[in-house]
Amino acid sequence: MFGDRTGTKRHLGPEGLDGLGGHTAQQAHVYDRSARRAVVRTQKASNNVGKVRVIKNGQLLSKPFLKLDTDTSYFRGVLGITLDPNFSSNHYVYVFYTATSPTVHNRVSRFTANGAVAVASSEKVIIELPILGTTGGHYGGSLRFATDGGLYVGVGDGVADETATNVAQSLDSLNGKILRINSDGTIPSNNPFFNSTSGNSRAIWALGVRQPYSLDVLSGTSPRMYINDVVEDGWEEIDEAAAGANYGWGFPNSPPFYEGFVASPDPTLQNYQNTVFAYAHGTTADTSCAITGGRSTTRPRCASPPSTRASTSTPTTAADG
Ligand SMILES: [Ca+2]
Repeated sequence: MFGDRTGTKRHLGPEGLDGLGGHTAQQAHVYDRSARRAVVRTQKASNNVGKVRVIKNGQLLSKPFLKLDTDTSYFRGVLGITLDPNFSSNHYVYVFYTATSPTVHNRVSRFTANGAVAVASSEKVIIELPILGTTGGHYGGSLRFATDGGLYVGVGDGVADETATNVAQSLDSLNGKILRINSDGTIPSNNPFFNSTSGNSRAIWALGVRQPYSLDVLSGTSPRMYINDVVEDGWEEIDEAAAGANYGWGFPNSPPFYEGFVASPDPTLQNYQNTVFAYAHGTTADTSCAITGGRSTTRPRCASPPSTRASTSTPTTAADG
């Protein structure tokens, strides 16, 4: 079915595969070498079923690869997918989705493929994420293996009203973080906070993100990974991933939080890493796009300097998510 080299991109919005529309119709694509694709799709439906569908040779297969009980309220649902680097031999597929039992929360699970369908009851939970609140929030959902073998997970701050908390700065929460875990769900002992935290917090690899919808690895002799982070109403960021980095969201303890390029970061913010590129929102359809997807490439198509940005934000009517 799939190959072993994958990339991901996500779309939110009305361009659903079968004409599914609305804010909660969500898709992720996993490509293989022969351009066959797996598509994650979740649909606002009375039975809250999320599906992973396969496109083979340009045709959507009628039988879903996987069906999951999920919650499609707010930004929830089936939010991310990636393949194991050794998929060709182990057939593992990883999915980030909103689980409904015992309490609504996000989860990363591993499933085993048998051709174009998942083996029944093959789900292995890789990591359980925090219980969700009763209102909306930012959940991220990006999944990507890096060349070090680690599975990187982008988790949003989970906050409906970001003025209420700085959870992305707290090592006591998995929200607002980039996690690094092993493919079997264990936590690498060389994670940057492994020895200074306990439990699942040891999976925290970087902090201070708001809504990391996607991340991608630039391969090569010095692999680099980039995080695409939807920040507040005015700015979108592309951040270069680094172990232990703090990307600033949720700092300081009360608004205005850091977002975009910060010219003079507070020296008390340890390991702060400025964005490598940020773009401001306009108020038109062409200039108000949230950074919900993105691929990393070595092709020098559009070198641009970082935007200059102070630490305050100016609310606009631009896209947010
Ligand atoms: Ca930032």
